[in-house]
Amino acid sequence: MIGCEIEVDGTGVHVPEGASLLAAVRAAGAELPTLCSDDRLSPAGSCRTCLVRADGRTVAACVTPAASGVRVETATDDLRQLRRDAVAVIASALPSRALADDNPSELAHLCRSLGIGPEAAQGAGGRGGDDSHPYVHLDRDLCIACGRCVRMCAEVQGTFALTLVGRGADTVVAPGTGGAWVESDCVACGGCVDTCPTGAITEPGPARGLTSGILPQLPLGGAPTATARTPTTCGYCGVGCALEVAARDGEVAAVLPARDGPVNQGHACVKGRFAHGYLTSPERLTRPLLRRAGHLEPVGWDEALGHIARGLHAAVGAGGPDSVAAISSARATNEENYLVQKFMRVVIGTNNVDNCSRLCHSPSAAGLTASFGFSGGTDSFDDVERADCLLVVGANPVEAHPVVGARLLQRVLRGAKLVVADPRAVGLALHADVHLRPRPGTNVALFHGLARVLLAEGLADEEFLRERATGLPELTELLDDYPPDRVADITGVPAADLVAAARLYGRAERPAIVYGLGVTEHLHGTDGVRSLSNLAILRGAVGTDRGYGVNPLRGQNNVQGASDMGALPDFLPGYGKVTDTAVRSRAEAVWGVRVPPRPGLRIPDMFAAARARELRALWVIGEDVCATDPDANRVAQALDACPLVVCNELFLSETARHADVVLPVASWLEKDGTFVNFDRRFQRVRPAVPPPGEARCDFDAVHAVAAAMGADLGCATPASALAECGRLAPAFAGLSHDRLDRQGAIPWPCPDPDRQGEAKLHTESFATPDGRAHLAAAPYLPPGERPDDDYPLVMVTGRRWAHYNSGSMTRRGGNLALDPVDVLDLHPDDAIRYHVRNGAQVTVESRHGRARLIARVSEQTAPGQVFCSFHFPTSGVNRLTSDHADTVTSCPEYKVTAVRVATP
Ligand SMILES: Nc1nc2c(c(=O)[nH]1)N[C@H]1C(S)=C(S)[C@@H](COP(=O)(O)OP(=O)(O)OC[C@H]3O[C@@H](n4cnc5c(=O)[nH]c(N)nc54)[C@H](O)[C@@H]3O)O[C@H]1N2
Ligand SMILES: Nc1nc2c(c(=O)[nH]1)N[C@H]1C(S)=C(S)[C@@H](COP(=O)(O)OP(=O)(O)OC[C@H]3O[C@@H](n4cnc5c(=O)[nH]c(N)nc54)[C@H](O)[C@@H]3O)O[C@H]1N2
Ligand SMILES: [Mo]
Repeated sequence: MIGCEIEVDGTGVHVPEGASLLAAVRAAGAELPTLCSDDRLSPAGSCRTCLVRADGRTVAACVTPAASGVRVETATDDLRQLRRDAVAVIASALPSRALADDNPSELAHLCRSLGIGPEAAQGAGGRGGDDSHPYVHLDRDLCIACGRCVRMCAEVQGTFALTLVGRGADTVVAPGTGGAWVESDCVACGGCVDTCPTGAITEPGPARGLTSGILPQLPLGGAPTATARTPTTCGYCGVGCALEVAARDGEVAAVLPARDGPVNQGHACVKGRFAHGYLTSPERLTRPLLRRAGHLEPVGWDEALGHIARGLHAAVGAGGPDSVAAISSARATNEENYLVQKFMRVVIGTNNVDNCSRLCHSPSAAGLTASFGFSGGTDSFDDVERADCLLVVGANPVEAHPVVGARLLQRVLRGAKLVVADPRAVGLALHADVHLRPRPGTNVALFHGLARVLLAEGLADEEFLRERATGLPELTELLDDYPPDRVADITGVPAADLVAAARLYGRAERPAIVYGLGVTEHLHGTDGVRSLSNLAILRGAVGTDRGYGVNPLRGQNNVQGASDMGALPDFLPGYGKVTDTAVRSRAEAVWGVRVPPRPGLRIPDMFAAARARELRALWVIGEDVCATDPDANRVAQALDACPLVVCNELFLSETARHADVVLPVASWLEKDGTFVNFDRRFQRVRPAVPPPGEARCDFDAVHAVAAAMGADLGCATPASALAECGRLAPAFAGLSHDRLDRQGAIPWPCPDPDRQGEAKLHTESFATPDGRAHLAAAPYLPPGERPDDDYPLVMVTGRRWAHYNSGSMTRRGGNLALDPVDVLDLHPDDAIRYHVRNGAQVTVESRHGRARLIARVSEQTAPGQVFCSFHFPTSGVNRLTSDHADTVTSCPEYKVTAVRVATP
């Protein structure tokens, strides 16, 4: 047996190789005081409170490795006294409030258990604090220099923002940059707050004192006035962090990461953990709004519903079912999305339903289905821990998926090779072995360049290609056109870098591809996904244990799920095509109505139809299309041309301002259901607080609209909606709320209630009709927009860490203090050329519109390129972007717009 046998107080225990004596003591069922130790971190051995005797020597158990045959003593009086003295010495330097009777800190608990009272704390205090940051406050008087926060920041988050300064008893934690915390590199993941044992670092406000150490002791979903806890899943990005929400008096007091979260493992980010201030914003919608004489006025639900029902009946009467469309929400639950598409198909009788996957990873759905047969990432994220080379393409996980970004970075710090392909010097690029900086829109050429090197240097897996793939001859022929020099001309990536990157990926034992919108949001986004997939197929690094396949970092909390549930114009729940008679019959048997056989409109086609006066009613559920869809001026025209626009919203978004009826709805912290995260795991979402005023969840709102139209959608509860979905979609047949409550996260496909879901796909055969992976031979074609004399710069748009998409939630709370405006990054050379000063207000113009932004001069972007976010609708970034879109899926070309910059 691997590991070691040791003896603790006369009892034999077995611990794994490399375990510490502390682990051995715990395995024997004994406890020791610890202050500098946290299971998530490397041991420090600095607090000396876990002293034991090992073969006669007194040692700190946390830093002493267990070795076979060692005899450990913990329970003698002198050892107890030594440990108590160590704790008492630490406590004595602190002011008495550190041990006050109501202090909930780990140290105060420990002292109480050892009989060390507040009088033992005799420190003078007066070292001051730092309350510059909205979410992280430092009280230097309580710091015991245990270094847990510093290790958390380095070993879990990977930001290295904190350090210990001073000497001896005066040592305290401080931001490494010196100066105020808010000015430091801190990205407010909350890890330091979470691990601090004394309350020196806390979250201010009602969260003070609530740490993940004490949270599990709170009652589950208890009485509304007491502090209760609710386990749920984060509603921001697609990582799907498991969270524990503490609520008091119907309001969220704190959100903490769950240690057993399959992806987050006790970690979180600035949004999931802290950005819940929007819940109680005075701007939250609490009553339905109805447009009267040009103004939106509060009305009761009955009146709003009556108006919607009459409007929908009138639209169907005048233009038929296909004159009605709905945009369903990737922020909403699976059950809500299921209900929206069922409403459209069953009550209205149209397939005109889509979701923001259209704007995001629809090319992934199309591309991965064509290459491998399933519309999802190919592996469980856990497998990344075994990868020895990461190829991160067109993704900025450090900002957009921080918990994944942190895990990727830790993998690299522990020795995995890293190739980053991104035009910008994104966070991970600073740690890359090779950073490829292609011109925006040239991915397909770049991937072909890499593929050609793999083949030319004999790095392809010939057996895999023979047994499990098709399309090699066509691809090989195409690749003749992509020698490194030509690829260098197209992409701007030096040939030597291309070769170096291909060798790293090609020679790795277990390479991994992780990618983002830099691949999909292009005129040829689907070709990009397919040519990127080629690399994994050539290496045999997908569907085998030799790699972590091809994995998109899906965007919204439930964008995978919204599509899985059939909120798509061409697919029913579970990706059966609406054009397939057998698929329709299956749905018809469950729903008892005929399902329309013709695919419906995609989002951009809905707007075009509205402008052409063919669309008579549009229901927009949780997407701020006027702020986040491209060519926003024309989106607003479309809404204004449509006779009935209904909007389900938390706030009066740009889109809601154009609506005829606005329904106030609940957000993720206020509702019941499930989300599917980026690695296809279903996870439960549970209400931690009630929605404000008359707001209802989208689930109830859709039921209410159906009822107002005289229809009954069945599935009265979210649980029964998921159950019904499983009857239509075999891939989800084994899932249920009950099972998820019992087991936690379950990946799909999960056809059987008695078997686990498949975290890793394609291990026996691919899900394509012939069971093989399909290499694609699509030639490189240029992007839709190119710079010229009038618009000389290429604008790339994307994300910043503190804000989320339209910013509707993150702008209403402390995150605004961390990042107050949309900023335009431009290279110093361009700043000189266009006379732009750092911090100046600039006007950006494209062929489609104009925006106003604050300039930031930065080498993060390459010369000739600018980058900005779209988190502040008032800055108007999406008035600039064009209606060019992926030729296969209509995903907008958000990543390439030709612009010019002027100072006012
Ligand atoms: N903080 C925060 N997190 C978020 C979001 C948010 O708004 N804020 N939104 C969520 C959503 S909906 C999504 S979809 C995800 C998106 O997550 P990501 O895909 O990581 O986000 P982006 O910043 O849009 O784009 C990623 C990168 O693509 C690069 N890129 C642009 N063009 C090209 C190209 O031609 N080739 C290559 N190789 N790279 C290119 C850009 O420089 C950028 O760094 O994030 C999710 N998480
Ligand atoms: N220029 C540029 N534009 C982009 C992108 C880009 O990279 N560049 N990325 C695109 C991408 S990938 C995406 S996914 C889109 C995202 O665009 P959107 O989906 O429009 O953005 P969000 O801000 O996530 O959410 C939209 C609205 O949903 C509301 N909301 C939140 N939760 C709920 C809920 O449970 N129910 C309801 N009914 N409403 C809710 C919020 O208040 C918000 O107003 O943006 C796209 N736009
Ligand atoms: Mo997205």
